[in-house]
Formats: sequence, structure tokens, C-alpha cells
Amino acid sequence: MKTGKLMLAILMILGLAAVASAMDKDEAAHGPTAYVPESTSPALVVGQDCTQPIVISSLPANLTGQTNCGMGNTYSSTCLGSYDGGEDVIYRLDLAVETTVDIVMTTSTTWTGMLLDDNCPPDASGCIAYVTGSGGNKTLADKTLAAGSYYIMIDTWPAPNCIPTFALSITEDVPPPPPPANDVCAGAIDLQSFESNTFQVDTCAGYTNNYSAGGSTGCTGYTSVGQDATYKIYLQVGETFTIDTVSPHDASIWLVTDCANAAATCVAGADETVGGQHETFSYAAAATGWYYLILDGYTDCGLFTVTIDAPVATESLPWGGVKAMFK
Ligand SMILES: [Ca+2]
Ligand SMILES: [Ca+2]
Ligand SMILES: [Ca+2]
Ligand SMILES: [Ca+2]
Repeated sequence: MKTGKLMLAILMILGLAAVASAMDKDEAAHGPTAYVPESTSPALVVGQDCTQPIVISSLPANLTGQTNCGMGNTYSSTCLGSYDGGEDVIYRLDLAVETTVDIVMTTSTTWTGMLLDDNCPPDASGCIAYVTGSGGNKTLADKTLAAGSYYIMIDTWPAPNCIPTFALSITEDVPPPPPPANDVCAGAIDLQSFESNTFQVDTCAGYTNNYSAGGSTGCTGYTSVGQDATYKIYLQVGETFTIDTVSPHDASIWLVTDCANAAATCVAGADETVGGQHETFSYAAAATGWYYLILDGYTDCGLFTVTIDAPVATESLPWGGVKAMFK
């Protein structure tokens, strides 16, 4: 008899352990779900359900002092899973044109969930986006939405049964302007178009990293994963192109014949110094043709002050600015 009871106790403990191990981390941390009854009274409060959502029709929207307490557990079969068992509030976002939005909910209440959908009641699965978790704050970032109406629901996995106070911010995510045309060689600026043999360019001003020199076996001895700007110059065979730059960052400067294969076609380059010092090289053209100058950085970007020393052997050729400087 005694042995039987002991075995039963052992089996029960083993059984509980198996159930516990089947829970995920969130479930284990949360504990049992509190039951929040569905709202039975007619909707009296704006935001209480899909028929009378809180309407947001212009951005940015910065709503403070928001709550879903008192709005009832109207929806509990949504894409939020366990996180829709508490009271819920519904917002409707009306967009006149396609917009990319960042939706941020801020609160100190824990175990919150926020969804974005084009249906209301929200879909049980396949919402446009949702976010849940044991913390309070929730963000749905960079959601590009066509013109139309969308619904945002904010709920909890009870307990807590509701969120006494939160802030909801919806802002338009304005994409950065495209990089300058000479970010890549297709838009390289002809050095001969400059009126002066000196110019400045800030590679931190929207430029991106497109080219990297060939490392220890390349023409500068180092990679150049910093942002880069491109220029081009047409050289006759034998003409010497000289460049001097100074910039606050660890600059890398290199000259290539084919940007599609930049590191392998590099004919000259320099990365001898670090920030605030000069980089310089001269190159006597081995062949007539276009050469592409890449103003780059070992790891980052900076404001280059560039001085070009143009060929002097071909003054008679119909070149513009740079060559004219040396007539
Ligand atoms: Ca709910
Ligand atoms: Ca670039
Ligand atoms: Ca680069
Ligand atoms: Ca350098």
C-alpha cells in the first residue's frame, strides 16, 4: 500500500515535470492565464470595438493617456494568441496614400500585445503584423501600407487584464533621399568638368559603400569598406594623373579601369596614413581610356579636400577645367 502511494506520487511529479517542460519560456514566466469575460454591454466608449474605433486620419499621431481598461474583452480569437485575452481597444488608421509607418506603443504594464490588420475583427491568423511579449513597449516599424483603412488592436495576456495607461505614436517613416549619382561609377563625375583643380566632397553626405580595395594584395594594401564617391578622367597613354587628398577620416583613394571589377582592375591607390593626414599617388596611364577615381575610407567616411594635378603633356587636347588650370 505504502509502496503504491509512493509510486503514484512519483508518477504525478514526473507528469507535472513533463507538462512544465512542454511550456515555452514565456508561458513559464507568465503563469496561468486569468479569465477576462467578454464584454456583454453595448459599446458605449469610442475604441471599445470595431464598430466605433478611435479614428486616426492624419500623421503624425501622438496619443497619450490611452487605456483599454473598461473597454471589455471584445476580441479574443486574433493573431495575438494568448495576448488577446485581456480587454482591448481598437484604433482605425485611415491612409489617403501609400505610407510607411512606425507604430509605437509605450507603457509600463507588462504582457502586452499589439496587432495591425486590414480586417476588424482582426484575423485569427495572417494579420499584417503583430508583436507580443512580456515587456510593455511594442513597436511595429517600417510597415508600408497602401491607401485604405487599417486597424490596430492593443490587448494583454491576462493577468494583467488591461493596460491602465499607454501612449500610442504613429509616425510616417520618411525614407532617406537616394544617394548622390556619383555614389556609383555609373554616375561618376568627370573631373574635367570642374572649373578648379581642387574640390571637396563629404562621403558621409548620403554616400554608400559600393567598392572595396583588394586588401593586403590590393593596390592600397587595405580593404576600404567605408562609403565611397566616384569620379572619372580620360587619360591618354603616358599622361600622368596625380591626386592629393586630406580628410578627417582614414581615407583610401584608388584608381580603377573597371568598376564592375574594381579591386582587380585597380592601377594605383593609397592608404598610407590615418585620419587628418594626406593620401597621395601619381599614375602614368598605361593605356588610353577612362579611369575611375574612388574616394573611399578604410572603415568610414569624411570630408575630403581633393587636389588634382592634371596632365601637362597634352595641353593642346580639348579638355575643360582641370587641364586648363595648367595651361
Ligand atoms: Ca481581448
Ligand atoms: Ca559609393
Ligand atoms: Ca568603399
Ligand atoms: Ca588612410
